[in-house]
Order: sequence, then C-alpha cells, then structure tokens
Amino acid sequence: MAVERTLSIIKPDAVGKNIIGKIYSRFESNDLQIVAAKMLRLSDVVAGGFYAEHRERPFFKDLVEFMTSGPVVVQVLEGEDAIAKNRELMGATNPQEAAAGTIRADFASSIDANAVHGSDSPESAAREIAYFFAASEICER
Ligand code: RTP
Ligand code: MG
Repeated sequence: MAVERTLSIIKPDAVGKNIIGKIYSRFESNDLQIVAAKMLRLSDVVAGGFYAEHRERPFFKDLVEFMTSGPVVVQVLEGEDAIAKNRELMGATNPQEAAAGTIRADFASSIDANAVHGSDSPESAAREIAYFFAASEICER
C-alpha cells in the first residue's frame, strides 16, 4: 500500500445537518489526515464541471441543483490507500445499500442527498484535487 491523496466533499445535506465534525472524526479515526480544506458555495458551472463525466446521465441536472443548494466543505485526505479507504468509509452511493457503520448509512437520506463525495481512482483524485486546490493550499504534514 502507498500513501495517497484523495478529494472529499461534504455535501450540502450534511453541512445543513451540522455534522461536519462527525464526518471529520470518521476520517481522523481511520488514519486519514486532512491536508487541505475549505468551505464554499459551488456555482452551476463549477458543480457541472466537477461532475462532467455524468453530463449525459439523466440525474445530472438534479445532481448540479443539489450540489449548489448550499455550502459544501471540500478537503484533501492523505493516508495509506486513501482513495479506497475513503470510499469504504463512505459506503454505497445509495444509502439504503450502504453497509452499516458507513458515513452514508449513518448520515445520508437519499441517493441525491448522500452526504459525501470521494474520488474513485488515482486519476480522478489527481483531477479533482487540482480542480479545487492550488498546490500551495495543500499542507505537508
Ligand atoms: P460521488 O461521485 O458523489 O462520490 O458518488 P459516487 O461515486 O458514489 O456515485 P457516482 O456514480 O459518481 O454519482 C455521482 C452522484 O450522482 C448522484 N446519483 N444519482 N439517481 C441516480 O441514479 C443517481 N446516480 C448517481 C449521487 O448523488 C452520486 O453521489
Ligand atoms: Mg463518483
């Protein structure tokens, strides 16, 4: 296993539920370190560009509408096997299918309002980290 970085987003539903800290605790207690973080409101253009791979999917419009409905918290997580580990902590996309004890099983209410995003491959992680952070905004730990 190698030390990796992955891009994580706490989505508007979870920010609205005031559970940023609870989600950060999941990362920290599983040896993922937060090496960059910011809160922001995504515009349609920024949310659409982030999810560009889904542009032709039927849920794209709802996805962009949801991601722009309130502030999000965006962070870079670093640790051993960080990309797969974060996906495991998140659970399945649909919270009803997410394993017990995962972030989505515990905090998400629907496939749209599913609390968190996490990069799904090294290529996505590199692209998504660069989408939100300049190299100077990522802190060595
Ligand atoms: P994410 O990208 O947000 O981490 O989620 P994911 O990898 O688990 O799921 P992905 O397939 O990349 O889909 C991105 C987001 O689009 C919404 N979605 N809705 N209605 C649907 O069938 C559907 N499928 C996906 C979800 O909010 C998902 O997180
Ligand atoms: Mg995805």
